[in-house]
Amino acid sequence: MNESGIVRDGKVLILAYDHGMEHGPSDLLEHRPSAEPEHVFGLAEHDDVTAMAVQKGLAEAYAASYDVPLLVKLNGKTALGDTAPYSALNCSVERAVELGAEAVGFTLYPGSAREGDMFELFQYVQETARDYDIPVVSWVYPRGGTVEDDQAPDIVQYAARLALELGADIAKVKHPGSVEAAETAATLAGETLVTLSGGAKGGPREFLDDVHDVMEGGFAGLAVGRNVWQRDNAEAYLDALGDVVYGRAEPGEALDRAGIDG
Ligand code: FBP
Repeated sequence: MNESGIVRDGKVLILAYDHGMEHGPSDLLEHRPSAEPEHVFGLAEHDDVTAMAVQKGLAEAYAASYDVPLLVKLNGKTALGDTAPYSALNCSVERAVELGAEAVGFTLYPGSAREGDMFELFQYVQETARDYDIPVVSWVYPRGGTVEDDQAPDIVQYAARLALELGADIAKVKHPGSVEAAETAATLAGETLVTLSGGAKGGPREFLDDVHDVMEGGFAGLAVGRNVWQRDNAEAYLDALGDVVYGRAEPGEALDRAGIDG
């Protein structure tokens, strides 16, 4: 896809902050400052961040006060029930554009008994985003049905390919486990850029190594939440992540430059 607000030099570094809906308060209270939207919007002003992903309510209340390319997440679900995972639309593409969105995001749960309903909603999202000429980022998280391990290489590769076939510009997928598996996922995704979904906070070096691996495999970057804003040194950690994503340094050197102990 062409360069846009959220793709810089072919790379993507999205700060995700939709966890209050998706996971509930526990993620935010794990590191108290991150319960305050001002804190996380401030982090998103980091030079290497290419977009901040939030739900409509946060976009309405805060985005205008920050110099942050906005990615409005159009659907979501809570963590309170998971029998047939379904992410309901709560914002239109039109409203997201009014709010200043430079991209829209949409979660798909392939494998869910309700995957077809989400595919139908995605049709509206993808085609309307085309009308407005803004990119669509799809969180593609297989779950439900026959999916036993959502990080199995073939499942992640299926997710990456599905994003291409449904017309997403950027796919956000789980780590497939190795450089080789990432390479296959990136190949299967064709013109769709593939990004890594962060996951629960890991060790600073461990997570940078994961990011480095998928970049080696041809991913375009990542969309990360907890691995940034649950850290005390989030700003410095973004420096290190930026170094790895934009290829300025290997993980060890990136941590040294950021003054972070691995
Ligand atoms: P993290 O980097 O914190 O994992 O955030 C990525 C993300 O996709 C969020 O945008 C979303 O809220 C959450 O993970 C969904 O996680 P899951 O549905 O896998 O629990």
